[in-house]
Amino acid sequence: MKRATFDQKVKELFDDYLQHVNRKNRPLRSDNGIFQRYAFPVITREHAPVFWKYDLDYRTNPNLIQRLGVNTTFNAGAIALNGKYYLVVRVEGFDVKSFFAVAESPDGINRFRFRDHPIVMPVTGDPEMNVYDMRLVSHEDGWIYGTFCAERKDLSKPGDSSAALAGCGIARTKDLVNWERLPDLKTAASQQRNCVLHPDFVDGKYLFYTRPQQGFIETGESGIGVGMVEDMENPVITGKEIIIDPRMYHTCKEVKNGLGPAPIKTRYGWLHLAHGVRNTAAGLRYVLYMFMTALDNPARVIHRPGGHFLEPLGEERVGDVSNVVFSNGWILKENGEVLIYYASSDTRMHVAVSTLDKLIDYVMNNPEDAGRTQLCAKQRDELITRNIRIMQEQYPDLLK
Ligand code: M1P
Repeated sequence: MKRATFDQKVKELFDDYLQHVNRKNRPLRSDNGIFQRYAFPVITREHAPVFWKYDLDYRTNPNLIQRLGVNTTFNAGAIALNGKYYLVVRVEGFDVKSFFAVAESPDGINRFRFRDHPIVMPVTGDPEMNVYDMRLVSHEDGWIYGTFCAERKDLSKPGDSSAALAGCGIARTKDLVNWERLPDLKTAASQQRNCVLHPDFVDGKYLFYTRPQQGFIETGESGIGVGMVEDMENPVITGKEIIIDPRMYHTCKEVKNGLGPAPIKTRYGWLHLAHGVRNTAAGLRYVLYMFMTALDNPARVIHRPGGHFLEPLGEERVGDVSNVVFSNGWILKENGEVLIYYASSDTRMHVAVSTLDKLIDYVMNNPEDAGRTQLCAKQRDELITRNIRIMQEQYPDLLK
């Protein structure tokens, strides 16, 4: 390639990048009264800066070949800091290794831009093969903690190249720039994923939401668990974790579940967002669901609306791992709005906007799963009967 063509192509790459990051998003009409989806993803792999992928030196890359591809940008932790909105995104290279990178936006919906450099996360004495799905929590102790999955090869199965061990990595920061790595969480379970730190002390201790697993993929008789840690510099859950939200037959969490972001404190209880997984002929299907736990005991579930809260729709259904929505980040704004960040199909990040009031209403007033088909039909029939009476009295024209 001639030098002039090279320079022109470099300029085009930067122009395309700027077009992507500056594209204004627009809300879609809410069809459920709870949240508004947005027309475009908030982060895609096109948001990865050009200089993350190309060698821009004409002497070493005269054909302007992409040297280090970025495959996906998904499963981001979220936090607001000093008036800005931050996502700590799981960026996966073509090499199938994920790393974390901080993206900043002025309003939490538009113009997310990655910082120039990714986080080069410090390692423990046993460096992991992969890290992913960071949950960020601003803890009462003054630190911002990131808890994430740290995955290593399962050395007890040397002949099985996909045998892995998942654990909970922990790092803390004050500014999302400098990260101090702490030891990994120790629990009785051989594998852990989806571990989340509760934002407040409970009885003077750190409370972790966990998801003890039997295997890397198989959870066994598991669910969302809770365990206590005394010292974050020696994070050990002593004793068995208590399962507070088990997986359950014939629900959206039939195969497995896991907590999403750290819960939000409300007047009525702790608001939780989680993912539930069901097996289908088309493979696993991941949806989001919600529940609330008691203010005086975050391990006691007090409200559980039936069914899912948000499901993969339209283009969200297709990607690297299709039919998946996953959330590990949300932000409560001072005006009561809640920005719910979710990834679709392990590929890109979206936002859905709600308010704290709407989420509380949803969690406290949407009915629980009635339990079996006949009772579910009866539950719906009663709603229909009440509505027909209201329509006859107040909207007679709608019945014509
Ligand atoms: O591929 C879907 C998700 O699978 C795993 O989540 P879980 O352990 O809850 O099944 C994770 O690898 C997650 O990153 C991924 O989005």
